[in-house]
Amino acid sequence: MQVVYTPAHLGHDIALETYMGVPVPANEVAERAERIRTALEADGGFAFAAPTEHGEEPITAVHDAGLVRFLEIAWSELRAQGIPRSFLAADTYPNVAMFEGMGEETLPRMRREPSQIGGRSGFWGLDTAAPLVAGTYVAARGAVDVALTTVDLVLGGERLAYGLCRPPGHHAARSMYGGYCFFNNAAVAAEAMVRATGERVAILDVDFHHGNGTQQIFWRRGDVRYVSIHAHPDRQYPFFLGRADETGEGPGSGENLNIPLDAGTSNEAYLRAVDQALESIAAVPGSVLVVSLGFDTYGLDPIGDFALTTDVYHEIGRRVADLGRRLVILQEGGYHRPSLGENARAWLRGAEGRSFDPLPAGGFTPGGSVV
Ligand code: Q9C
Ligand code: ZN
Repeated sequence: MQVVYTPAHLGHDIALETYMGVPVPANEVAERAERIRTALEADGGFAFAAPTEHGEEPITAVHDAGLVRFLEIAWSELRAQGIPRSFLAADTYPNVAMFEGMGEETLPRMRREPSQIGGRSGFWGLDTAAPLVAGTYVAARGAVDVALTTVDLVLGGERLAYGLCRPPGHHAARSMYGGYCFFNNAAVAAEAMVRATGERVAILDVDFHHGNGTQQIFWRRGDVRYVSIHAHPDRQYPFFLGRADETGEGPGSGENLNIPLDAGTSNEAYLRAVDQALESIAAVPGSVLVVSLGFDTYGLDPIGDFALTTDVYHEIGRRVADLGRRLVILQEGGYHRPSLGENARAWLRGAEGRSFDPLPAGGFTPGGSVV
């Protein structure tokens, strides 16, 4: 299997994120992608390719150009405005209640981008868990190029390919970044495939969290079906979207399927949800599927609350591939660093129809040596 990877993500290394007002050790760190790369290299059955540059046009096909401009200048603005921070987090977010009672006609006029960076970051951001540092923009552009190069491989005839995207993407909406995500890699990929093939495209999101950004981007679209299995938003991020009664509107009516699950979800309960999701995808035509692949469903994940094991990832990969569609598989979350490489190897080997044998005890350290 071809794997698309770029070291551009290394510039987006994060020490701290904010959690409910205090700095805590960051979860979405560079080590994650290096763990996966190292395990796939050690496997021997994966061929690595560098992404090619695809420019800004495929990004503005799904994102507001203002978001791109903000992310491009945010770090230099923080410095220019003389605010000494190791990462940018917003000061004020425009809570919808701030505008309560104000009319539909006046509201668009009030959606104005401030100039101070703490307000500007609140205007484009969702939450304080997407720390922005000096290398973030270049890394986020790199992740989009990884996704689009994975698309190129599949449109060029590969049955499946894996894009090792970092930072992840599925929380990023048309005009918003958040949840460790800056550009929505999967949405950019799906849109590029719709445009290239004229076919319907489906997205299966198996990250632990609901992909609010992907749902928002395709909410009214009849040509992109979004199906997500995730933690119920009553108890988990992103809290305000991801419930089962969110099914799309207009031409997209019935094209959005959310499957929210309980804390402690087992392998068996998760596989039932996978079968339900695959049934929904099989019900509509199309030859390509984008997979938003997260491993924060793993039992030991520090921010998840499901109970999945490495073996079940192999089985999920197998069932997804059994759909018979070509697969553009893109990395999203997953924060238990020691298991990430094995979980990715298990999933991808399952999707290829290869058996899964664990690597020698101890696994692999970033840097490549067997321990
Ligand atoms: N106590 C992805 O998995 N909130 N994003 C974390 C931790 C943000 C997850 C709170 C979670 C974002 C791509
Ligand atoms: Zn997640």
